[in-house]
Amino acid sequence: MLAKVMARLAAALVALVLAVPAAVAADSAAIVTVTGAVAKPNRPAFDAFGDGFFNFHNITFSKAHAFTRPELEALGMQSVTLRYGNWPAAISFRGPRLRDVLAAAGAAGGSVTTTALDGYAAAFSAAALQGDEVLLAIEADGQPLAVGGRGPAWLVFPPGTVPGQAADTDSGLAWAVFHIKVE
Ligand SMILES: Nc1nc2c(c(=O)[nH]1)N[C@H]1C(S)=C(S)[C@@H](COP(=O)(O)O)O[C@H]1N2
Ligand SMILES: [Mo]
Repeated sequence: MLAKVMARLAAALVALVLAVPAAVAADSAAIVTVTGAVAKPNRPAFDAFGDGFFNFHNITFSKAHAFTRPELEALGMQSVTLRYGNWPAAISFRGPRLRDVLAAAGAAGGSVTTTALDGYAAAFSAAALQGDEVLLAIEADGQPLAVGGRGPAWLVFPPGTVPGQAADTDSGLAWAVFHIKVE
């Protein structure tokens, strides 16, 4: 009797251990896709039907690397606490460095444009986004950045640290980012 229970417990444990990585891989949708000059594509080229929301934004591509949340987390979560003048309080962000996201996609291009769900696009030279504190944040104050809030991702950097960005405004900090184009 006891042996039977123990055997069942062991089997359940093995099933759980096997199920967890599979669930992470299969149940996680892409949240940010890097397209354009991408040397390490991991998904098919643009398809007007399947890529309905890219199509809505007139975004097409032959090469793209799509990142799930766990894939972004695996690049190394960094922390930065920032405050801009129009924010009600400082925010503690976590996410991978943008340069690590671009490297993982094999991005090779001089310009980087982030596109948000609402169509807002912020363009930068790739060189301007290499800093340690330029994060593709996916978490704010301990909470995952959600769609409907500022998620799925928020490009953040400290005031005055990105060449070409005015220090007194967060206008380049694109939130609701789902697409990064490299040219
Ligand atoms: N997705 C998205 N991100 C955006 C914007 C936007 O309209 N959409 N506006 C930018 C500008 S111009 C500013 S000043 C800041 C703050 O805008 P908010 O107060 O409307 O959030 O977000 C920046 N990021
Ligand atoms: Mo703005």
